[in-house]
Amino acid sequence: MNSDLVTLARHSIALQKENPEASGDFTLLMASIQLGCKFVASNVRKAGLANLTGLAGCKNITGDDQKKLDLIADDVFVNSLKSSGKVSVLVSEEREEAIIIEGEQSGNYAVVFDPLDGSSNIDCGVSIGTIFGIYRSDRPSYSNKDVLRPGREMVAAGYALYGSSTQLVVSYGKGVHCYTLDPSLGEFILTQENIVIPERATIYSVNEGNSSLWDKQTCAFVLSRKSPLKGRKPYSLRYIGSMVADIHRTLLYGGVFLYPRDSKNPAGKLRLLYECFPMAFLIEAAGGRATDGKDNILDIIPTSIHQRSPICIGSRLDVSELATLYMEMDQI
Ligand code: P6P
Repeated sequence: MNSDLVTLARHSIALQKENPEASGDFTLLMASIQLGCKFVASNVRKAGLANLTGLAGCKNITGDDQKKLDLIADDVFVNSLKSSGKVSVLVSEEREEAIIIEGEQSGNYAVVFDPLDGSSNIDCGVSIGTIFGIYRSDRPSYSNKDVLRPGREMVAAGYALYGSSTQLVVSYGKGVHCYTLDPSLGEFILTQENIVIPERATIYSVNEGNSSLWDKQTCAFVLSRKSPLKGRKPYSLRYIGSMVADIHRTLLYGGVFLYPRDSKNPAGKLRLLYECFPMAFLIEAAGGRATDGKDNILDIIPTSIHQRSPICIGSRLDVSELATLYMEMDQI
C-alpha cells in the first residue's frame, strides 16, 4: 500500500523549489485546471446515464456540432480558471473571442485550451481529452497579444485523457510527468516521472481516408513507413481519431502522428494554439519533435487565436525523416 502519495501540487511545488520567484500562483492555477479535469472526468463517466451524450443543438465557431459535454466542459474550465484570480486572458476552442479578465480577479497567466477534444467520439465511448497551454504575462496587455506568441514561450502545457482511468500529463518546461486521478481521494497522484519518448518506433498514425488529398511529401513519407527501405520493418497503422488518445500512445510507445495539410484542409485541421502547441511542448520535452513540414511547431508565431496548422509529431528520428523529405522535395 503506497503511503507516500505525491500529489500534483506537491510534485509541482517540489519542482519549483529551484525557482526563487515561485510565489504559489502557478500552483493555484494548476489547481483550477485540475478541478476542471475532475469535473469533466466525472461527467464523461456518467454521460450515458445523465443524458449528456448527443448533440447540444448548436455549433461552435468552427462549425462543429457542439455536444452537451462540450458546453459543460467549457463552462466549468472558464469558471474555474476565472475564479483562480491568476488569469488575464483565456482562449477556448468553443468561444470565438478570447475572454479578457482585468482588475481584482486578474493575474499573470494566459491559458489556451480545448475543453473536450475528440468529442465526436463521446457517444461510442472512445477516450477523449482536454488540452491546455499556459503563457506567463508579467505585464499583461489584456488582449490576444498575450497569447499570439510562439509555443516555445509557454511555461507549461498538458492534457487530460478520460479513458479507463483519468490521466493528466504535464510538462512545466523540463520533463514530462503523468498523474493519475484517484477518484476516492479526488487527487491526481504522480504515477510516471520524466517520461521519454522512444527515438523511433514502427507505428504511424494518420487518417488514411484523406490519402487521395495529400501533398506529394506526405504521400512519400507514409509510403516509406508502409514499404520501408531494405532491412527495416513495415510500420503498423494505429489511428483512434481522438488527438489526446493518439498522442498519449505516441508519447508512451513512440512512432509518429500526422494531421497533414490536404486539398480539403490546406492549412491542416488541428488548431495551432490549443492543440498543436501544447502537444509539441510535451513531445519536445520528452525528447521528440513536432513540425508543420517546414518549421518546428513551437517556433511558429500565431496570427489568430483559432488558426490551424499541419502537424507531424512524435519520435525524433521519424519526424526528422518527414522534415528532410519536405526539404528535398520542395527543391524538386
Ligand atoms: P478526422 C477530433 O475531432 C479531432 O479534433 C482530433 O481530436 C483528432 O485528431 C482529429 O480531429 C480527427 O480528425 O478528420 O481524422 O476525423
